[in-house]
Amino acid sequence: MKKTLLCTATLATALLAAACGSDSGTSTSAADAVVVSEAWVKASDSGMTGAFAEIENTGSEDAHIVAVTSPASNVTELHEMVAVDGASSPKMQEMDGGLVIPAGTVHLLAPGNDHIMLMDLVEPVRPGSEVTFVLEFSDGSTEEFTAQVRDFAGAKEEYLPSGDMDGTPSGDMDGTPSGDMDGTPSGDMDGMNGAGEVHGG
Ligand SMILES: [Cu+2]
Repeated sequence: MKKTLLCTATLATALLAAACGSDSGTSTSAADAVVVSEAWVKASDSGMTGAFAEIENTGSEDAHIVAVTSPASNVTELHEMVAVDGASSPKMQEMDGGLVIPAGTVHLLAPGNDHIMLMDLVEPVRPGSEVTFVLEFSDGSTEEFTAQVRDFAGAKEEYLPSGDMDGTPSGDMDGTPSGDMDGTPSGDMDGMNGAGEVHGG
C-alpha cells in the first residue's frame, strides 16, 4: 500500500515537473505552428458562400481552431459535412467545438468537405478581390490569412438547389444552411481546377 502511494507521488511530481518545464521555454503558439495556404472564396453577390484552404499544423502539438471571423461576413462559421440517416447526401453543419488539427497534419477545407462558411455577406465578393480571415485558437493566439475570390460556377446549384428553396424559405439560415451544400461538388472541382494545386497531387 505504501509503495503505491509512493509511486503516485512520484508520478505527480514528474507531471508537475513536465508542466513547469514548458513554462521556461518560449512555447510555440498554435498560430505560429499553423500555416494556411491555397485559400480561396467562392464568388457570391449576397447571402452565403464558402471559403476553402489547406491548413497545415507544422507544430508538435494539436492546434485547435475555436473560431473564425471575417470582415466580409456578419457571421462566419466552421462547417463540416455529416451523413444524415435516410438522406442520400451529407448535410453541412457547424462544427461542434471547433476544428482540431493534429500535430504534423494538413487539414483540407474543400467544396463538399469541411469549409469555412460566410453566412451573411456584408457586400458582394467578386472574382479578383480578396477576403481576409482570422483564425482563433484555443490558446488565445490568432492568425490572419487572405483568400482570393474565385468564380466557381459549379457550386451555384449546390448552394441554391431549386428543390430545397421551395420547401425552406430564407428564414432558416441558422437551422439548416445544410441542404445547400450537398450534391456533388467533387465533379465540379475538376472543371475549375486549372491551377491543379488546390487538390495537391
Ligand atoms: Cu457550410
